[in-house]
Amino acid sequence: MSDAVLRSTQGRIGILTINNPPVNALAAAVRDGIKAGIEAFGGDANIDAIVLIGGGRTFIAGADIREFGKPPQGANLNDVIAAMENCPKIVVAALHGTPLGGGLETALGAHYRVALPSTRVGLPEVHLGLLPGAGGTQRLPRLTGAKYALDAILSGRHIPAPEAKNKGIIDALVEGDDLLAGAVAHAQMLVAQNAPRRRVRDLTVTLESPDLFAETEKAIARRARGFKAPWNIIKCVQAACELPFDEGMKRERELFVELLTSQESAAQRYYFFAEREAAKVLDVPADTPQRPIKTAGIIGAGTMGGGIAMNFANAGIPVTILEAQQEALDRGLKTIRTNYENTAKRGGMKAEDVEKRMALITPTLSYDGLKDCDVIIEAVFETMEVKEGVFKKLDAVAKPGAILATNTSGLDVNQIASYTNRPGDVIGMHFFSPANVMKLLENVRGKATEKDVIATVMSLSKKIGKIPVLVGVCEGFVGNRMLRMRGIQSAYMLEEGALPQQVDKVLYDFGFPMGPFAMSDLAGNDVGWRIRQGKNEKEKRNVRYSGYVADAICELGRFGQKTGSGYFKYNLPDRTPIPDPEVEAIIEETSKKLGITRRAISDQEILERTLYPMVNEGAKILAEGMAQRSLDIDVVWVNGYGWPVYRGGPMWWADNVVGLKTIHDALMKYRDASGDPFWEPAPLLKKLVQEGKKFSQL
Ligand code: 3H9
Repeated sequence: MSDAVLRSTQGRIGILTINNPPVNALAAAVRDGIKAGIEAFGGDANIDAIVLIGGGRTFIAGADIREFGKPPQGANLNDVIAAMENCPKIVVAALHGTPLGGGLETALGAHYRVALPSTRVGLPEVHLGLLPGAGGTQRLPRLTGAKYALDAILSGRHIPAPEAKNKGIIDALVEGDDLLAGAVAHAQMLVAQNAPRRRVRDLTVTLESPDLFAETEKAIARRARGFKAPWNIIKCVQAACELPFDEGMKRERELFVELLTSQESAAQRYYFFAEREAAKVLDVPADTPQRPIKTAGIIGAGTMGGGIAMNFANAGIPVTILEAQQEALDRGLKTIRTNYENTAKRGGMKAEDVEKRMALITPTLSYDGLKDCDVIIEAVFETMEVKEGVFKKLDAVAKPGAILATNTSGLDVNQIASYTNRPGDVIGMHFFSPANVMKLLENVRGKATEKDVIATVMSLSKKIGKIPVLVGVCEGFVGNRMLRMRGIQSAYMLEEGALPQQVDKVLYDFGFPMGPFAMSDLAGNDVGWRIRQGKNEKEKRNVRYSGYVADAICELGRFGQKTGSGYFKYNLPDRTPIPDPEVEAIIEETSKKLGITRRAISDQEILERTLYPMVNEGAKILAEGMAQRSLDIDVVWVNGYGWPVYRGGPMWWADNVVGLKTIHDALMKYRDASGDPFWEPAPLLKKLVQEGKKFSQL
């Protein structure tokens, strides 16, 4: 008997305790252990019923994702579940923590389910590019009806236990902390009542509307674009409604295997672990002592500062916001309140929570108001002079040990740190706009940043609901530095023969939520224009200037959505980009002025010229140590820039889909054709190609 599933008894109740920390994933030993335990207790004349429970923090949180793609070992999960379902003794699943995926599917094989009220159940396989492949698509609809089950499986959401009880997924909630005692008592009660062994497979499915499947396909068309799993999930639930149980199971198996072997699921499973790895810092051990963070301070109550403050209030951390003028402070707080009220109106939070969150936010006009804060983040105007003033003042008022963070998106964090007498306490926290919504947080490590500051900020990031990635000090950090490469080539292609709508369509079809020109219109074209004017880039750069079209557009006041026109025009409030003949004329005029004969540019060329330079820049970032691993770059791009998760991230895509040699050779081809040093393959890329290696093997 393995240790993965422990057997014990309480009177005539047999107890199987799963013991596979941290989340009791269904590894081969767990599957074997459950099956053997069920068979042993099932044939034991001294046992009347069996309780299956998870040891530690949770019931089974799903299949062991690391086993996918490897040769199968141990009992098949469907056989384990069938053994439970067909066991001659009543089987009760006792749930706590997060019984997810294969974990919930195992529980659905039990005859009854009890749970602590704090439990959250769900079938989140869709997030891994999969579907519940152990009967979840056949059993859940039998308990809840097809409509609810379809929504639960397509969203993959975590369902709170009280809701699961209302829907019949859970039979009873156990009050108090002692789940095992509650489950044993429940099993004893069922035995005493001579209750039937209730098999979910024997129930019939309620199909609420014959149009459910066609309507659902229509409703998810946009958000499920490029993904395979949602479409297979719909087919499975349809099979549950139309076929006998065993045939439905066969259909589920076929559709599951199709996904398991797909590139989309491989990418999404990679990404699941990448996101968790990104939170780990190679030279900062997990047990590094952290600085306590009980209060936060924000400097600047503008869009960024306000958004950052909301993250802290949402996490229950009191936050003080500093502004120079009362009027700006009032405006900032009003915006925060309006944001919360709108969320409450849409049902995203309880109305009474608006006041609770606002009560956590204290406005101040004086730096003295920040003197007790454990972490202070500045979100003021992006010039070094302004940052210098702020950090000198902070150095004077902040208590010893306070973490001083800058939200700069591009300035030198080392220089900012040098304005203080405590550069070890200074770090960058680059939030993305809107800061209360966007998940990505690039934490920027300066050369003096202390390890405990890094450890604290990485863990604080998670506490405030962000996905942190640690990056180094370089222009644009990881995300914007790579984005710039895409932007330069997109601009060149306009001059050479493409139109904004063509470039955007190629990248939209690739899976981005929008193309580079629609994105620029959304962010505001004037931002880059001002920076270019400030830098006098035309004279300074010895490479080809990329701002001609952008400058001409800005000179007409076409700053993007906010002015109703940019690279596209907009019938506001509708934000759909509409191709504009006026812009086409500007582009053609620019080509003429530059003496470029316009030519047809293929979609393949657009894809190569926008995405390959990003990968090349990623290689430079890795070689310079500005990102720890290629997976960190992928996490930045999926979370901050809408890279489609079913393509893993730019570095995974380069490694596993396109191949580094193909990228290298294409860069050389464009270099030779244009003579532009822009295309020179990064030394690291060259080296990996020579060695036949991937970024992930560094
Ligand atoms: C499935 O079930 C398919 C079936 O339908 C069909 C089969 C035929 N496997 O997230 P955390 C690791 S598909 C392996 O930091 P939290 C994780 O990598 C599966 N490892 O903790 C991390 O490792 P490390 C369906 C797993 O408290 C550690 O556990 N289930 C798995 O923030 C802690 O994780 C899911 O999709 C796994 N299944 O969140 C659930 N899960 O310490 C996926 C976790 O080395 N899991 N690990 O970095 C989750 O959503 C969250 O982990 C959970 C805990 C909510 C459970």
